[in-house]
Amino acid sequence: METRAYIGLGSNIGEKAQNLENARAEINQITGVKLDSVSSLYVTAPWGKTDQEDFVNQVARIITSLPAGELLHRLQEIEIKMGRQRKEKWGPRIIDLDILLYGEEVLNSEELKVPHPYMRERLFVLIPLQEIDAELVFPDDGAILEEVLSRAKARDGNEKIRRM
Ligand code: A4P
Ligand code: MG
Repeated sequence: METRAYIGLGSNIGEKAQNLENARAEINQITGVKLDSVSSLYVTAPWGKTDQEDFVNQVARIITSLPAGELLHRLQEIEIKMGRQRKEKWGPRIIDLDILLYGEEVLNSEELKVPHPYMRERLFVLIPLQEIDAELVFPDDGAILEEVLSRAKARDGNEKIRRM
């Protein structure tokens, strides 16, 4: 079965845009994964832990035959291959690959939560996501992306994110 899934890409160390390009190429080479659509790149102020460099963020839509757990493992292998070290929560990273949505599935294990638990609060996820799928509806509570995005903008304003 083919599932449509969304991946959030982020980098705030080194050649950030190049890191995302390398990660996209790696993602497209996973057996059972096809890159379907990608958003623009965005320069975004750090969220959560604010005393670190700006991020470059992007969202990609993929079509995959892999179950969600396997997809997560393949993405984690890419993070490791690209030299990511896990240190502090929300700290700086060469590459971070999060599964934002996986079809209509709602998963709540420690290892994998989808929809991604913070995505509704993150303009650096919502804005690129809207760029590639303006009509998106959240599978868990039926929330409409456009409304979630307006609430997030009302809270955070627009100044923390700009298109590259
Ligand atoms: N995990 C659970 N659900 C998922 C999911 N949907 N996708 C587990 C990916 N992983 C998921 O992640 C920790 C554990 O989460 C994994 O072992 C996995 O089994 P991690 O990537 O090792 O650690 P982390 O990234 O430091 O923590 P966390 O909570 O995943 O942070 P986020 O949510 O990735 O946030 N600011 C800007 N502007 N842009 C960013 O991209 N990113 C972060 C990191 C903070 N601030 C940012 C950005
Ligand atoms: Mg992560």
